[in-house]
Amino acid sequence: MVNLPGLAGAPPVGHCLIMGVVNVTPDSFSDGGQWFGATAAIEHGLGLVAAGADIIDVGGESTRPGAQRVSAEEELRRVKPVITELVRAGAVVSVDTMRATVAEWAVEAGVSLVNDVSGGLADPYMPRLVAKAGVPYVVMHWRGHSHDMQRRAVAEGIDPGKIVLDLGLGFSKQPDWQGPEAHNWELLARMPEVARIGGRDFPVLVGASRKRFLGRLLAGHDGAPRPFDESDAATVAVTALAAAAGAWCVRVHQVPANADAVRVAAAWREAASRP
Ligand code: PMM
Repeated sequence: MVNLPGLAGAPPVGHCLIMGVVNVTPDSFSDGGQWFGATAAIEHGLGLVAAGADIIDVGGESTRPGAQRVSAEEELRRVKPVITELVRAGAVVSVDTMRATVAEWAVEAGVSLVNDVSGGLADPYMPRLVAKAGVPYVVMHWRGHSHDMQRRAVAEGIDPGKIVLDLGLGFSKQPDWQGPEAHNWELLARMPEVARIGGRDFPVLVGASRKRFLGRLLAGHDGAPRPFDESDAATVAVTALAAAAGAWCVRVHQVPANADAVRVAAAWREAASRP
């Protein structure tokens, strides 16, 4: 298993990691159906690695609003050949799942990280499984309980040095008085505060790529949101700002421009740190 930089045991990096997304689903929000077949998904994953992704995130269940859950068997059927092949090819792979059974299979197959958008809330066995496996664990802010998620994960035996916090952008974040999607922007703008829990600064994963709040920001004069595949430039802008603010990793659908943005931010941070 790979020791991911920036997590416990490795020196912090001024270089934000890139996680490339492979959704092996027919119905994901931004790329549903595109990589549903195993062959297409594997090819896509290898292409993301070649383009400079540090981690490939493989998921077999859509989390789009209103999506129906699939069975664990179906989720495993989708991700098994893709994870097996990407690990065999030497890629650093994470599994995007809310199920301990899926995570358990994936860890045995060699994934380096478990990405749980429910932050351990969907499956009570997940934190224990991750603790036993000893892999890094992304706990995403699902619905307002990030402090609790972190505390619960540690209570179940997970090494705090292996926890990555995710802002949960776009996941049931409500508009507030400042306008639509304000929660998402506030979370981004206050990332260092969100990441500091119990006196400890956790690494932060930012998943803004192609999310609807970007499309809404970029709405035309008629108020129609920009389609998700036309918000890649806005995603790159978020990547640059998030990396400059110290994000540990960005989860994106398109790698090359985001990799460039990360390099720009690294140069910016380096220059800013000079006396
Ligand atoms: N977003 C989606 C799926 N998985 N995982 C993490 N850690 N953070 C996210 O923001 C996140 C995620 C949904 O987006 P997609 O359908 O475009 O993959």
